[in-house]
Amino acid sequence: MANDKQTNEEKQTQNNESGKPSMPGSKNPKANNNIFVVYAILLVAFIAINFMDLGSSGGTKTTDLEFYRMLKSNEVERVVIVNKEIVEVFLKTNPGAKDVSGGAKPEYTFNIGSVESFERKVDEIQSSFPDTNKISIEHQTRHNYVADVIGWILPLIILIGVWMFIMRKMGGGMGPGAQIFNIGKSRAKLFDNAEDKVKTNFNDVAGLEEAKIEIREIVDFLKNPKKYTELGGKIPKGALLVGPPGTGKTLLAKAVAGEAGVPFFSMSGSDFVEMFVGVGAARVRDLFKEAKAKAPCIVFIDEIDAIGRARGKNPNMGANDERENTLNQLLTEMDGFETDKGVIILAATNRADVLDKALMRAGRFDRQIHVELPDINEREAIFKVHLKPIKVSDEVKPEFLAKQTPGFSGADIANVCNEAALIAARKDKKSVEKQDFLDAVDRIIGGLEKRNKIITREEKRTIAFHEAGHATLSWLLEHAHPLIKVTIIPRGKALGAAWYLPEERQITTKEQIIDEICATLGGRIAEEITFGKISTGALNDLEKVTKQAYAMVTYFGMSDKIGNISFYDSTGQYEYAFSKPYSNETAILIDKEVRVIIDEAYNKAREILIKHKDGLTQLAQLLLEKEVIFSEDLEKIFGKRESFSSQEHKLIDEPNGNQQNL
Ligand code: NHX
Ligand code: ZN
Repeated sequence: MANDKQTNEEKQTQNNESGKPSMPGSKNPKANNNIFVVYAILLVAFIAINFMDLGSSGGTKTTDLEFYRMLKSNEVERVVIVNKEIVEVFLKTNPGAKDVSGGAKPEYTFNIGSVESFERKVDEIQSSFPDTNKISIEHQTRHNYVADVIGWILPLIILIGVWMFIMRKMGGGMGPGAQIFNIGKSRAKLFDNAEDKVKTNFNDVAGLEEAKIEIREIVDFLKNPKKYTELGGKIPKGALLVGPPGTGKTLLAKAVAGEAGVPFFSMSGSDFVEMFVGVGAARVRDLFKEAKAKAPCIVFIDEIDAIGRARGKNPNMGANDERENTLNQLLTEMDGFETDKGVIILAATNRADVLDKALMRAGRFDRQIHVELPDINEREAIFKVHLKPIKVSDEVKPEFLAKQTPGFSGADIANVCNEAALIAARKDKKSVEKQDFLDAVDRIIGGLEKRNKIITREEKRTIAFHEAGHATLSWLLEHAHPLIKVTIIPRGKALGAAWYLPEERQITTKEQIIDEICATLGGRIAEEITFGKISTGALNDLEKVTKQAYAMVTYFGMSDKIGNISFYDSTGQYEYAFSKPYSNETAILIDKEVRVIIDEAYNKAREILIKHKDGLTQLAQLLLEKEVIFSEDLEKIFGKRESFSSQEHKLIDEPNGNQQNL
């Protein structure tokens, strides 16, 4: 049960990150209202048509020829020409008939083109008749006032209906009134009443132990503010949750509200921004007004970087004015309210570096809580949470899954579990097995398998040797990441891939980077030394290598010529895109050094591959045959890998996850 919720919360996180929250409960009445409008219009139209029909006063429809026949045989008593177009015929035989309104009812009616030609024709026919037998022709103009009025009102009603419809569309589900009047209202979603109340608590948050400790304090502030204020301390106004996407920032904020049992306003930074000037600031004001009314409460602003980006970085771009106004309003509001009111602002971002420094000043978001990607133990805990609702077979161990998913976030893990269940269901399995989870991981990292992609035999050979090159090198190089498997089944955008299990390390040595570069170049080299020609397939590899080499030189001070200098800017304050922080001479030197690094790595890797060309060929052959090969197959060809057990070591040495990096 608690799990179901966890999953939902996760989804909520994703929703909030991408979409706008909408008011709960306001959707349905709005939909009903719309239908009502449509019905009203239809009804009016129906009535109008009926009324217009009443304008003609009955009588069987006939034709002018028929009338002339009747006229000739002297059956007609009199005719009435209505509105110069309809002729009503009254016969001598049945003079007493009455219509609904009590007037005389004609036996026949018919339409005429012009009154003159009609009268001429009648005269012509009657020219031989005695005068007493001649019929009388009466002219009448009948106004159908109802039809006239409706003719005016109907378009008006339709116009109003269309206008209301458009307004509602613009409103995006913002209650019954036209959106235009609500534009300055905050779009925060409020979790307050019984069914909306936040039920998430800290037990639903797996991992994130450090963050939880820090955030527990905030719960305490909300629960008993007196304890803190009595000693003269001030309660913090806000805390910033910083961390990569999917790590559970929203979840954590909700858990705070759930634990403290206070109302929870949730909105996304992008909700403040609208195409109209001044709306953002108005929404901030409204949000704070609402929050103060509900105090004690928590206001959660997701993706605050949408409004909180540092101001005035690009003075030549004037388009940010509206955003800056919004930010200024937020800063003012945060300064303005007293902390003992018990409103605490939580904000989430994955880019703390781009935020305006004024936001982080004491008295605003004076606390930063870092929510990091889970380590192996935290992943295990997260897996345990997400595995609860899934029927798994006994062989599935959270510990194993945690080991297979380095770099995954909480949201990714939720995704793995869900995907694994779907894969197992597709295969009509009774329970989700280990292989389903591994397939799910592959799918999430690499994308969908595309077995039907048309690849010629020649291309297949190139791909096999390319991947065998990667595999061979990463097997033989001491510091390269341990290989899990190699495949030449197209997946996602790649035609083939070598899969590694990246070690979870906090720091990387120069040797490790160089060995990684060598292994990445291995694909291109294998193509070169086996076929004597190279292909475009190495695009991704070269891109990666180039970036790594530039990082070595310009960030990590790993080149002799440049020395211990870093042009990395962790403050994010400097726009290096237009002006580089180094001279042209240095630029030339950097480019040279990058070339040297890549060339050296290329030559080193090339030598190794030439030396082990037999193994490489064997491996490629095996790949063409089996399409997927695992580390066992590599072991058979190249022998045991010395440093392969480093990952194992780490796990045995630090079973309780104490990060003791020596
Ligand atoms: C392509 N992709 O887009 C194909 C599908 C040896 C082929 N043409 O390094 O998949 O070739 O170790 C325009 C021109 C990507 C766009 C050329 C986009 C080349 C992955 C590179 C496997 N595994 N490479 C790898 C791979 C490719 C690429 C391009 C492009 C391999 C290699 C992409
Ligand atoms: Zn490659």
